[in-house]
Amino acid sequence: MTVSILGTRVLRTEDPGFLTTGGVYTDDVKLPGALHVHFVRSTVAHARIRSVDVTAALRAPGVVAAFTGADLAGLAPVAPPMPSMNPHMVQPLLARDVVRFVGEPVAVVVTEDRYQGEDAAELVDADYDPLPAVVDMVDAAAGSGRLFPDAGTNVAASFGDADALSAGLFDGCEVVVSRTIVNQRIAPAPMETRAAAAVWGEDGRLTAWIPNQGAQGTRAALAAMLGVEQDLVRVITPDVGGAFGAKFGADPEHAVVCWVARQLGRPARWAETRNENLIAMTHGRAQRQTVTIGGSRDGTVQAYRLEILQDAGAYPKFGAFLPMLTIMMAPGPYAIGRAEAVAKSVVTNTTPVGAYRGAGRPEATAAVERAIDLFAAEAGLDPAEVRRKNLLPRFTEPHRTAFGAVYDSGDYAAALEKALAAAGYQDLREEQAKRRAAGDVVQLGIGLSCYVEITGPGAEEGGPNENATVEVHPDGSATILTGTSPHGQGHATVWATLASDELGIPVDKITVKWGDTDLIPRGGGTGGSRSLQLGGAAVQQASRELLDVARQRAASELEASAADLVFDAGRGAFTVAGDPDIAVPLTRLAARERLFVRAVFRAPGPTFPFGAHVAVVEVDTETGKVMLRRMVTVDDAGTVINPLLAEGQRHGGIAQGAAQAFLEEVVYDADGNPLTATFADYPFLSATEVPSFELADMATPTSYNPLGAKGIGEAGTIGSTPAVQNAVIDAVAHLGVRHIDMPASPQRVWQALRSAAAGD
Ligand code: MCN
Repeated sequence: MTVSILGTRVLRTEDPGFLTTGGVYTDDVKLPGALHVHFVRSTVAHARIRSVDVTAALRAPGVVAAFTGADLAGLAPVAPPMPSMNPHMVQPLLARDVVRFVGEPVAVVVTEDRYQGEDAAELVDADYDPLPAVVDMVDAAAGSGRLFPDAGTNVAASFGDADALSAGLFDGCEVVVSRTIVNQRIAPAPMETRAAAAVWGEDGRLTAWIPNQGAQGTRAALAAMLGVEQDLVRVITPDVGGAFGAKFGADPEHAVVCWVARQLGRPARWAETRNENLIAMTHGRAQRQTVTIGGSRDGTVQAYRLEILQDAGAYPKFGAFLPMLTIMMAPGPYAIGRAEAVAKSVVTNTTPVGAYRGAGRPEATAAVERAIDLFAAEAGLDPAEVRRKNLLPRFTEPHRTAFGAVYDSGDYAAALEKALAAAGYQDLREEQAKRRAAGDVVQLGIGLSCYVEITGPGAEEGGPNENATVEVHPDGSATILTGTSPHGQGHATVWATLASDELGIPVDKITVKWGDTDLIPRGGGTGGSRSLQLGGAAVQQASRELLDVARQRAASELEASAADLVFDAGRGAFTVAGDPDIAVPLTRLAARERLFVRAVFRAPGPTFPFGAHVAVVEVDTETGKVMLRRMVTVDDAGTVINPLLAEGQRHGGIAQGAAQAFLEEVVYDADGNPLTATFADYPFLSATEVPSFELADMATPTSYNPLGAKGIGEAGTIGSTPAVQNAVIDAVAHLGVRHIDMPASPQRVWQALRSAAAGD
């Protein structure tokens, strides 16, 4: 018998390569003779295109061709992310009559060398007739200006009936607070920007290397835009330098690069600059939320309402539909008697909004956690006490919420208590009281958040699912093919661990492959923190099924009954019970006939990880500067398979979430010009702004997969943001401040203090 390595800190097998020779990213893929595609992007937020003249650019050195929207007229626009989307709001691959955001591609120049494209693009003469830009989502909702006159509205999608909100929702509440809060727009900013490399074979098939989160979804999107059958497209995923939700599917630029390669009969490639990435890759969040919360003076919350306005950007993408998840998770971990949530997504002349780590759930948590604190402040109660009073009690059987979510298992109060104890909550409050009494310039703030989120959601028939193939080779090695697509999460390590645990093959002899649609035609990719609970479970299932197959073969070789065989993982062989000398190793079976199994794991539903975060900040009341001093978190993702990787995911997520609370924001001026188009202007978080995080353990297994695992990939971004925001406000609450919108920049904090002092 061998000891299981599940739950141990197996080191990442990915790292030696990354740290020595480095990864092979799309831009590193060698493609001899490839042309370089350079996009000419709109410099205005909203305008009618009078003309796009590429004549001068065509004469520039190294230019092979240049194309405008008219040249691509035969291609399909970007497919709507949901069938319910207003059909008039589609994006052409290159803008044709109208541009709708700064950064929208209007033309391409194709050159022999990359630098020549930069120069030639300057010579493309785009003549615009400006239209009024609708930059603010409130203006868009009010109907001022129309991005798509044919649509007759700026509303891309709505969820729930805003006219049917119940008038008496807050009847009988002793305390009612209402406030509009902003969940600001932020940029995913992956280290590796978007890229593509494409070549068409003599057989008429396209091979496209694209950094993505799921090659199969990318293939489907590309094929649709190019108007070809999916069979004619092979997508290969090289190493991916971060994605954070923004590299799902394919963007218009990817399709244009493939189209150029076909048109010119030569390979083509593209890699965007940081500036392009900040203005043209989808952004995240961008909700304006009105929360209303009511309850009794003792701290019992009786009613909650969330009204969401979602900025979809210029063309509705996945972000336009994320309010569905925000609504589903609206009440969070609380038992609130009456709750309502509605949402409307509107188009504006800004960069389209897509998924960003947490995608819809951080917005729900931010809203309810701010609401709970507003309620506690109004009732004059300790925010920890109010949370204690209202959390759903522990449950082990699925719990259905008023919003249709079925929480699989949870113990929210235990998570809160654990986090409070780890943080030393009472001591912190005492320290805070001392500083307040002394009138210190630097005040202490303690912020809490409790969350429950959804991971592994899926609309697939029969429930969320994923496939994996495991093959054992005669030389004792094994190969795993997975439908997931890691880009920093460490699937190669964990999937190998899972197979190794079943088959006894050492982790370093197992190769994990993903992201090649010819090799793995089906797969859901990596998003919604679905991978371990679906893809990992599929690897375990395939390994077990492979042993079943092998057992049958070993039985017939030994002319024994399969039931009498035991698998000795340490030896990688079947033995006859009671006679360990007779052994049939897997390698021998694999040498006789290929030994592999493809399995599909199907879950009864998504899982609902949960946790509690405590943030401790110091706020300089003279300058408004916020310093994050401590982050103490409990993130319960069920059974943890590799604590090292799970902690890494928590660290990254917490940092990103905290950054939203006090640092990051995409900003436009009134004309729709992006003001945060470089890293000099977009205050990207670095290690110097955050402390070492304090992670407490808690694991409440789910029964939805044999691993007992829920997702951990996004938890950090969900719990940390409201904890940090609440902490900043808590630091200055005694000075009369009730709310500060994110990011809590020095200027905002200082303004809030001034307004409070002035009694505004
Ligand atoms: N894990 C574990 N035990 C658990 C849960 C997870 O050991 N109970 C491990 C898994 O084996 C895996 C990792 O933790 O190695 C994350 O697993 P999971 O929670 O299943 O999430 P996914 O692999 O599906 O990752 C997706 C998630 C999302 S949606 C975004 S966005 C995101 C993220 O992960 N983007 C990332 N983490 C990122 N990390 C990096 N470095 N870069 C990104 O772009």
